[in-house]
Amino acid sequence: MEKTLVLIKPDGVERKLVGEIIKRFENKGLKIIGLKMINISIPLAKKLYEMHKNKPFFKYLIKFTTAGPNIALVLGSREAVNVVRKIIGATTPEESRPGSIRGDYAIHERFNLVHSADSKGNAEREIRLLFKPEELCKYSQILHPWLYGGKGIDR
Ligand code: FUP
Repeated sequence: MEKTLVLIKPDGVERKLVGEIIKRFENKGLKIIGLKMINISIPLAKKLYEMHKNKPFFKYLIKFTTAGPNIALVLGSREAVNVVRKIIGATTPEESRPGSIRGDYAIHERFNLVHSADSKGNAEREIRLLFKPEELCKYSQILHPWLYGGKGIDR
């Protein structure tokens, strides 16, 4: 099953949108594989966002990420990376569509409530940065093949 990494950023925690945001992922059918509240250190934030290190907003992004606790989630489904990107919506408020998390709740391109990995490679890298292997839970669900497909159910 494909996995992706999600952060509910400090503004999402402070605005008390944690339940609302997680509900949207659960309602879609994504499986929660890991979940914890964390304070992200400055070195860890720099690693997480290393692809932006030359951008003019980098230092503000690091300041914001480390300003308060984040909720880190590992979610799984078929095509989890792309499914979650659709649910969170585009980065900027003028482009994020109503119905997406950012489209419904975010009005600033930095304080945009959620982060999710933008590729399978980055998802694996970010999961490794934020979770120890033993923090990821393996469990079966009776509905698993009905949600994600499986032997004898797809055709
Ligand atoms: P996204 O993948 O949608 O989170 O967007 P990006 O990877 O392009 O940007 C990562 C984060 O940088 C955004 F969530 C917020 C921050 N950012 C700014 O602070 N200012 C900008 O102009 C663009 C992005």
